[in-house]
Amino acid sequence: MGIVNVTPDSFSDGGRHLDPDAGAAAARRMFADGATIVDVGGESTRPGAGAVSLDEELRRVVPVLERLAGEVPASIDTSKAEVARRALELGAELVNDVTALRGDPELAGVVAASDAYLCLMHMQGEPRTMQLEPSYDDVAGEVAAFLEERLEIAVTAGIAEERICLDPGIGFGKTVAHNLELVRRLDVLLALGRPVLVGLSRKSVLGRILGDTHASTGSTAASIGAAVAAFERGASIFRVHDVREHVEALATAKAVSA
Ligand code: HH2
Repeated sequence: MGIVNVTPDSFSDGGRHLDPDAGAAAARRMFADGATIVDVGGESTRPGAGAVSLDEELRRVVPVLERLAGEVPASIDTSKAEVARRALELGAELVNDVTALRGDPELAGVVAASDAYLCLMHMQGEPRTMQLEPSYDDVAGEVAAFLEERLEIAVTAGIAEERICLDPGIGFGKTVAHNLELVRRLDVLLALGRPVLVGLSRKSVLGRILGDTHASTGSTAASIGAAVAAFERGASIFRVHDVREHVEALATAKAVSA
């Protein structure tokens, strides 16, 4: 899954794809580089980010989705039902909701009424404050229990279970140690029986592992190392900025493990 953030403030590519032609070109490049789907988002969820209005989010993502329609498989990174509805009309195939259906009570109905895929992600707290004091007794167990509950809620709302993937939410209300433990113990999430998506790409945890205690991003090389580690523990969808590099690394890791 390639990432196209149509935002001025995303932590690693903010401002680069604000122009719809630039956003669509980036998505086409990612698809050509081997992405199966490209995730288009109009609201940054980086630590400390503020909310974006519905009009502004639509203004950012709709022109990009219009340009990709029928050409590049798209996913919409939103927690707003109206944004998802417009994106699905424009051919998006997956709704990526970092609030796991807690952000907008209408979103589950919109997904259920379509045959879209859905990603449910774990987050402790909300983006503005989530990194202030993340705390767990058993991070893998608690994240799995949360995702199991959200999965049940989604299925009860009429979304087919086979269309749902789960995501531990790397960096969303987690310390470096929590993030590492979630990747190390991915089996606990896989036990829920759904594909696991991970978003480690360029995240600050990677810079911090390498010794920069104030890092706000991580390198491409570190991202790939983390993605391969997650692949070896069973992750099957990788949300990444550097598509070609990840495709090459993961195809190689897959060939070794085949
Ligand atoms: N991470 C980000 C945004 N959306 N969705 C899922 N399912 N999983 C993730 O880990 C995830 C996500 C944050 O990364 P990015 O989009 O690069 O930055 P920003 O939120 O600042 O736009």
